[in-house]
Amino acid sequence: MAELTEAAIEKGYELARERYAEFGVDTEKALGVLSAVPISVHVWHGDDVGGFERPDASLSGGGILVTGAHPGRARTLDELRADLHQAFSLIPGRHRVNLHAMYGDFAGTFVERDRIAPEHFRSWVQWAKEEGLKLDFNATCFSHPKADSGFTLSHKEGAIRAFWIEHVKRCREISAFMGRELGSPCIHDLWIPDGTKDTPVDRWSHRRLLSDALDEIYATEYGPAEMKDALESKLFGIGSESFVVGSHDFYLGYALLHGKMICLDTGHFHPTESIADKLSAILQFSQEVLLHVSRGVRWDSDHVPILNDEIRSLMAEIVRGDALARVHLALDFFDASMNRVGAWAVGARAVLQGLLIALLEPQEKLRQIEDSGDNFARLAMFEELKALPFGAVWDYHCLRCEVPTGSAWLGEVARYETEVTAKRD
Ligand code: RNT
Ligand code: ZN
Repeated sequence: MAELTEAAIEKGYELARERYAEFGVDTEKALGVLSAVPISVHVWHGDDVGGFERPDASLSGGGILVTGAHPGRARTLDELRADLHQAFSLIPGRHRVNLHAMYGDFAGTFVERDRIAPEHFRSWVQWAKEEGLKLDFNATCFSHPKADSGFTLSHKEGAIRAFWIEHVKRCREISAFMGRELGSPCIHDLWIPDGTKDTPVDRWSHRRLLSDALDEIYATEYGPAEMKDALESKLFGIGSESFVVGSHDFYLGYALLHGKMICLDTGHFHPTESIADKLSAILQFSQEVLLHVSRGVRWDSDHVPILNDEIRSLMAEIVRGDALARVHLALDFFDASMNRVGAWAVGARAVLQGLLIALLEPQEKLRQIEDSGDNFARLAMFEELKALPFGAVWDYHCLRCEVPTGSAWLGEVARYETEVTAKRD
């Protein structure tokens, strides 16, 4: 593969800068904004959503599924952290790590989900401090015997509900601990798998129970500097095709009524629905939104995101609405059919590239055209902009952020695979 020299990157950037300037776009300003946007990178892709509660832990139930047999899955906390470190070396910028409760540092003992505490996440906080990262968190309401029935927080049995309520309460406490320790609010996202494969008689009770459970969970208040709550809806899952208790309507209603944020997972909607379109609607009434960036492919909601139209329109909407401070970007995908570190980098880089393209959009010009009513010119301008050299700006950004430029990062993924992950059985 041909190497890009520093001089070639700088020359390419100079030309691109001039080209964008013709459209009234300041590339330096765009890069300044881009550099400050964090992406929350999910740990669960690194070990195929297994967690470290037991030595042989693996994903079960919950309507989500990891497929593929690529070697090199992280088997321990240290391996997972090393893999994340490697992935971050390929992603320009300073980012966040998104944890799940089942990734605690349980030091070889089994700790039940309703017993987890901040101490089990102290080593993650320590590691985050060393790496200059911030943390986000998720309750783990799947891969557990008490979730096997397909219901957790909306289970009709009080004892099972109480167990999960206690778990989520503890997860919020852990989130607040992380936020305080790291001086950055930790977002706690709650997703539960509750639902049924076939048509139920009684949707009503489950939704009532879930609403009551949430009230109990959120009765404890934390300051917004410590932690923030998000609720994640889903259209359907494997085994919950006919009924999902926590649907979009349910959580949107709950979130708006109780001042929580909604989490929009891009894989959790009808395929022709535009998540980009939802932002300017929801953000009229809600202060913040969490995005789980994923790529739905047919029935799977968790493929690795790529720089496609969906990502581009999503990022464009955020930038056009000046909503970067109100939309939290997180990744959510898992794919065991390919190199996992490389997949993390592909997903994160796609989001950042989409964002860069959005930041390089000549907003003023486009608005003028739209306001003039010239629909042809608007369409044609959108097409014109696709040919602008955003790649040269991206390469320069990578150079400045000291991550591999051009396609050199592919070689880094291969090297790490040979030296590290391929040696795992
Ligand atoms: C599942 C949700 C949820 C999970 C993680 C593991 O459909 O998207 O976000 O992917 O909690
Ligand atoms: Zn998600």
